[in-house]
Amino acid sequence: MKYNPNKIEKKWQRYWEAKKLYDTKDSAKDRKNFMLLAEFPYTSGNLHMGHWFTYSIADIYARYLRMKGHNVMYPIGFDAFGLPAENAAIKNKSTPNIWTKKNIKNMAKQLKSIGAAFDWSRVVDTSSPDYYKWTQWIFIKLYEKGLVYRGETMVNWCPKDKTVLANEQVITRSTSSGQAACCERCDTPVEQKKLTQWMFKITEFADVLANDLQNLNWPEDTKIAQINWIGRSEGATINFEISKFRNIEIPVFTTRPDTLFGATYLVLAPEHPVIKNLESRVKNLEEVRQYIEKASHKTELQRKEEAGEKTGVELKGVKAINPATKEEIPVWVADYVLESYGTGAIMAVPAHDKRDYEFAKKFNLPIKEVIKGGNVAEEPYIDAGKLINSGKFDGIDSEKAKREITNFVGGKKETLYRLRDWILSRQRYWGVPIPMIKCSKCGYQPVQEKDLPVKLPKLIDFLPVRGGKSPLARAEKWVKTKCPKCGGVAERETDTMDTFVDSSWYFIRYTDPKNSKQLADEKQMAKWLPVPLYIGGREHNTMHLLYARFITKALYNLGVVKFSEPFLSRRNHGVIMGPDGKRMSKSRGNIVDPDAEVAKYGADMVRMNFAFLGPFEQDYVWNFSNISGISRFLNRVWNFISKIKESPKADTKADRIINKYVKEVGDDIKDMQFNTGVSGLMKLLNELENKWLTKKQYGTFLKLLAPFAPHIAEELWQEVLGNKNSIHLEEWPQYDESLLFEDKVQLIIQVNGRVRDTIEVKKGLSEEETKKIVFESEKVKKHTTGGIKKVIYIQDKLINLVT
Ligand code: ANZ
Ligand code: ZN
Repeated sequence: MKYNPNKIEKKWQRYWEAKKLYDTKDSAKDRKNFMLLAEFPYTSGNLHMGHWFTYSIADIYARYLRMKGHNVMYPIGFDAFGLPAENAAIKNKSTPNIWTKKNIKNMAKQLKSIGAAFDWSRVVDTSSPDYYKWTQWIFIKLYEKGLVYRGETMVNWCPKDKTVLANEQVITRSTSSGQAACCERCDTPVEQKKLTQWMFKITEFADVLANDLQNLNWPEDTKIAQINWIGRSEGATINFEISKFRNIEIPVFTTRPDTLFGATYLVLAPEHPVIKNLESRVKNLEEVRQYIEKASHKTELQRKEEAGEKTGVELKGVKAINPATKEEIPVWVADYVLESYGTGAIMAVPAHDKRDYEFAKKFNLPIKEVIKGGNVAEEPYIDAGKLINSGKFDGIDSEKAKREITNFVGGKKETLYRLRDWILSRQRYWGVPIPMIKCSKCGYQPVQEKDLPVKLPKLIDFLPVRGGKSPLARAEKWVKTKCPKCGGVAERETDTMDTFVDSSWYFIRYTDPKNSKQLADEKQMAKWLPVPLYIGGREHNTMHLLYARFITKALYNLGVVKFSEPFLSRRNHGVIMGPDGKRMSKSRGNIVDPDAEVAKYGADMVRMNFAFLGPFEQDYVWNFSNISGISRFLNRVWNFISKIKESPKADTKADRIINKYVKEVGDDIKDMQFNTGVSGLMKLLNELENKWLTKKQYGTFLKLLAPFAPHIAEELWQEVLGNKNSIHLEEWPQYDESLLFEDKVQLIIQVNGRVRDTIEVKKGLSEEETKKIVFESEKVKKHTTGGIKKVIYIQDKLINLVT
């Protein structure tokens, strides 16, 4: 019979499902629980190659862990709410609900075709009321704890559609007046508008979120990304008075108070409220107003861009006083200063700050050097150093000067964070309804726990409502409700939650997915959490991972969970690029369809092809060149059947060879070196090919293959070797340490200089390894009953124990 993957793979997938082989068994007391978490997919409709890569590789690890004696939970679910589902539904003349359900069905089918050991009995769907009841419950718990509030924030606003736009819906277009951020639908330039929204107080956890990273076994780049995102800044606020306007003071935040003597002008963000108060003095008010109007069309991202051309306008007639030099300095409005950070105003030190330098050059503002070491005629000098031109502080080092100058001008030490509070309101249909009720007498009141979930109403027209309201406002009957406090007529909140809330706790639900009384039973949580290993993409380095950590910490403070970090280890997988080396996307037309590949080659081949690409965390261009090698390999494995003989002629040398690879392949999987694991299997087969094997030896080979190619391994294990149980319930083979060593030496053991024993050991053993072996020797024990004082070791020759 020829190897025909399509014929055997479906069969075994059905068999595993019927036997519930991968449903988590957490009853075996002597086995350690291990939840292997891989990021659940967004319900886009189709699995792409990236999903295949992640889930099939993680599956190798899951199967290995199970064979090594763990109770493994390898769960899967669907991140089912979100804007793309809405857009797709509009395009396909469907509703987000029908569209998403259909996608889940299709994606489940595709996921099953991987042959992965997913526990389908625990699947979660974040758009199902059974799930989002608990998302709402978490919201309310955080609300009660004071971690939820309503605050004003800037949103992207389309003045034509009169709706709020998500960042993804804003695209940069070239217009007559340069580059502009435009509405994706109608191309109208986007405005920035203030809106009152629901927020999570994540900034209250900024410090712990940064500090606790040190306890986590995470990739360094992910940790750095989080540190930067949190962006702790030590500095000071310093007040600047406005000349001849003694009642107005403008505080600035600076990380470099040591450069205060070099502050040659002040800059206000265009939205700074003090501008109103200064208007009576401003001589060029019309020009200033025009500038502010123009700035309001830029997004924060555009304004932050370092490379961007600096723009600004002076407030003519207004001067500030540098509190250190007492000199008058000009006041400018410029959009490189953001209102949302610090105090929305800065002291500009062009000699020592890059942006200030560019600005000063462009507008001919004075550049005063106050830190020695650079050449400020050419470029700003941004490092620390000794002070100059700073009066009595001359000659002092920056660090010391920071403290002293701050005190000198009555400034205040301050720590700022880049991290902003988490805006979770969305003016969209396809999300979790925010469980709040607005009463004209009692204000906002949380929905009572017994009334959860607040179900998402069915809507025919789910497009955004003009005026910034969420589409849920259309469900008038649904909106009208009773106040939970006074019982009076009240209205439901119509905003829905950011989908990142849904995904910030799904791993908790996996432990007890059907619980209708709690988000999860405490005992179940204790069995599995925190998650020992989380596999996912670098695109989640900041938001998702940070949000999940925040929700966990909040729930920990509430006593709901017993751990304050959700994911102890994290591994990032690479990205699979299209054959042209670019990210796969529909618009580029470079998508390789995994279904077609699987139909052609079978799941085992595609899985092994991925494993063979190279280190897991690197990015790869999809290519087929390896697959022929994998195909040859699996065909050889298949045809090896003819080399099995239950006879004394079976080659005993084979034992030694297999033994070596049991260790090597096992170590490779353990270290997530899946590519060398595959090449190990290939080498093993080469070395065995001219030998006769017993059934047992062949079975051991199949066990090593099983995590990589679960279908063919099962077929050969059951159909050829005649085993009655699944190979995937077998234990990983043991290896014999003593058989591993090919190069051996005779080691002389002396006690107090007298030879007591000679043993055979591997060449090149370290002192520690040798001691371990030697201390076990009976002859040695007899002579060292009084304890060992000193060890003299000469590698590969002798060890002398001094008692
Ligand atoms: C004077 C100065 C001199 C500054 C110097 C830097 C170097 P981080 O590290 O990101 O916290 N800044 C303060 N508020 C700002 C705002 N709202 N928009 C834009 N820039 C703002 O950066 C802090 C520095 O960024 C502050 O220190 C301030 O410029 C600027 F040689 O003050 B500095
Ligand atoms: Zn009320």
